[in-house]
Amino acid sequence: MDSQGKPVGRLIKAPENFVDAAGVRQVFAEARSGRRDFIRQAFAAAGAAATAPLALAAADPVSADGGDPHILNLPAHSLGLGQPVATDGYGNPSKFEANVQRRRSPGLTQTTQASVSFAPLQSLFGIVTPSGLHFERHHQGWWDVDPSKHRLMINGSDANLVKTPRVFTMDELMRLPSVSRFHFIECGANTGMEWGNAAVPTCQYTHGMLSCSEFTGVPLRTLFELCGVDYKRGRFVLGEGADGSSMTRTLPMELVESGEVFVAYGQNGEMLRPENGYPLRLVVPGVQGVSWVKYLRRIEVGDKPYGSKDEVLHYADLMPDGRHRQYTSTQECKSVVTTPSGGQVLLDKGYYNITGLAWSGKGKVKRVDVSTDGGRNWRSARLETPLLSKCLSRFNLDWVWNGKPAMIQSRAMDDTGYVQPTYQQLRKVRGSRSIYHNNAVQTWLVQESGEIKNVQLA
Ligand SMILES: Nc1nc2c(c(=O)[nH]1)N[C@H]1C(S)=C(S)[C@@H](COP(=O)(O)O)O[C@H]1N2
Ligand SMILES: [Mo]
Repeated sequence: MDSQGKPVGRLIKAPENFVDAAGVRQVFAEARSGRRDFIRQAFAAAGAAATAPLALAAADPVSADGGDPHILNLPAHSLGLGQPVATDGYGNPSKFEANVQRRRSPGLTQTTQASVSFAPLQSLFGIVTPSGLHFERHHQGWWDVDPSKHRLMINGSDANLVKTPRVFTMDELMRLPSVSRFHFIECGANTGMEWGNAAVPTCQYTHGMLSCSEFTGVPLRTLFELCGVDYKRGRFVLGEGADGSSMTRTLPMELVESGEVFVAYGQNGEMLRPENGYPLRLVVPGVQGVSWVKYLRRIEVGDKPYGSKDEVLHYADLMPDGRHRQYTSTQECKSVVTTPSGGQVLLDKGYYNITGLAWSGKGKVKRVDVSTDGGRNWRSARLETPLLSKCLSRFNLDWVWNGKPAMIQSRAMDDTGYVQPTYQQLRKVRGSRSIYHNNAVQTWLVQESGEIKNVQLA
């Protein structure tokens, strides 16, 4: 439910005669082959007016006298002139999608500047997050920085580490050879409210500090070559943001040498959004969000880790023995079922497509298993293409709900062979009082009423 108590995502309704996956496949095959009467009969048999899925009901022209929905009465939008093309301006989603929004978690932060908004994962398809729905995490509010005044400086912590320190304008950066790559970004604190117990209702709040975009920019290695970086001594890199949060993070030089780290100005085919660091941010594939410094204004090459406030005070893992672990930057393999998920309602038993996202900061997702009985039995889901490294992957699995309580889980494995842990396994190593880097298997309880709840298994 959202803050107004409306269900989030889509209500799902299947006709009663959708009793098994084979039957559903037959219906779909008939529909594809053009035998529409078959599908019409299928719905009629199930009492179509009451039970047809929302999408079909909306497309069906209901006659003016409220009678048989299958009598063809053309709606206004099939008869008249539509809206004109835009002469200028930027396109918007349908007004019927107004409930698909990023949302703040009430009471989570004391201010709205040092805060976070969560992406509505339950309403998204495929792997790309629309830029206007990308999660936001600011430590000191966002800015719309003038790109003509923005600069990126590259220097060394001593005079010998960078031969020719330089200051780049945006125009200079955008003339250089660019790369475009799809990567996920996940805040290290994603799922952080769930360490002790199931705390929040929907996958927007459990997993929504996660987004995925096609980013465009210049490999940091290219800039370092232009500046003459001493790779022998300069084994660490500091990224610094231009906002008031003094956001600075250390990166190991190996990440830069691999060619994976880049300074990005593009996101999903256009310039970055202001909330996401316009006009320049660091992209550090596989590494937690905090290292993706926004409003990037300076990069320093150094010979040791910097131990900045966001590395020693925050983003450190509290271990069960009371000590803290630093620099655990790579986001380990994780997955979540996004539909059906907490806050959604199954209106009837029958066929559902279980769908979700899987990702790993170490490489590609190799396999996702899905359970509907709380982890006793598992089936392998279909992984959709593209299957890219350090990127979200989409999985799907057929499921027929028998109307009884069900516990839906997904468990991902990456191409290093690492398997996403259960809460029991994770807590054995990490305890239950941490904030960051919770990648445990998520459980959604489908109740007999069809309502779905966030639960954890003891
Ligand atoms: N300059 C600056 N960079 C920043 C932050 C910030 O507050 N200021 N927040 C960091 C954190 S903690 C995260 S999770 C990501 C969030 O990126 P997004 O807002 O584009 O989702 O940006 C990182 N980079
Ligand atoms: Mo973060």
